[in-house]
Amino acid sequence: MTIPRSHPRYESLVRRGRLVRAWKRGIVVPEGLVAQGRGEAWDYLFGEGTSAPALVAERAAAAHLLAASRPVISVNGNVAALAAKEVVQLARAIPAGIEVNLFHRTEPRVKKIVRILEGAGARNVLGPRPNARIPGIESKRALSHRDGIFGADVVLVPLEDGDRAEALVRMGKIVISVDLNPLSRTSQRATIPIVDELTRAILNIKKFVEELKTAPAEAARVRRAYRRSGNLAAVFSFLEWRLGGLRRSLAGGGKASRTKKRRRTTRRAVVRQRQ
Ligand code: PTJ
Repeated sequence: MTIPRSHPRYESLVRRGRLVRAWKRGIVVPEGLVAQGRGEAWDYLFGEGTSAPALVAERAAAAHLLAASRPVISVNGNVAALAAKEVVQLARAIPAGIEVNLFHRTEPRVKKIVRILEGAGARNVLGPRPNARIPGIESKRALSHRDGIFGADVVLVPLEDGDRAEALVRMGKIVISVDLNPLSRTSQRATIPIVDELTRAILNIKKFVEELKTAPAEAARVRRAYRRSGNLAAVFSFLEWRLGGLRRSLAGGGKASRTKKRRRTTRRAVVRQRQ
């Protein structure tokens, strides 16, 4: 189906189409489609744009990825479907490793996702033949690589499940999550929770990586200045402000239409008097 560019929700519909096609190819699991729907609901509340607190977290994420000695980006089915090219470009800009790590893990799916990333220009993607287990996780998410997520000091985990974010933090890693739900366990557990849509977040982090690469003093200042609880509190304040604005516009609309109605009645009364 061709989506007209003029459609007010064009970007969102394109993302949906990509996920459905990837599901048909066995890259995205049905649960991934449900996850996208949950994310979209939050994105509506945020106004389908990056909030100022999300930008702050994205800049902090870039500063930490640049300072890492072994940064790794974790990729699952949804991430491969929505942002394979952007992830590969970000990994190159840092530079960082990429590991395919799946919740609903099957070896054929891991291989398919590796091929997608290679098609987007990635080299040495980890995923098949894992050689380590993340302690404290029962699911197949635990399967990892010593040269990848297991041995990393900073891990970017977009669209995560809370268990692994928590386990990676317990291992002493800096965990950067991307999740539109600020209440999810992932957002609550990550060292740097980014509450933004995946494709927007990856593009923003890459932009900040490029900016901060040549400004190490500023990158160090950004790392020192970032406060996770203050940032999450700002996300909630932003939501409060958005919802308040929507409420006020309804109330204002009501008042405006009442005033219009009153003016119309007065005008009619004046006309009647003149007649
Ligand atoms: O490919 P697999 O097997 O590793 O499975 C991937 C999914 C996404 C199915 C798996 O990780 C999963 O079940 O995740 P959850 O627990 O549903 O969490 C996904 C979170 O991502 C939810 O909190 C959503 O709100 C959020 N989310 C979904 N789509 C986006 C998003 N956040 C940012 N951008 C999105 N496009």
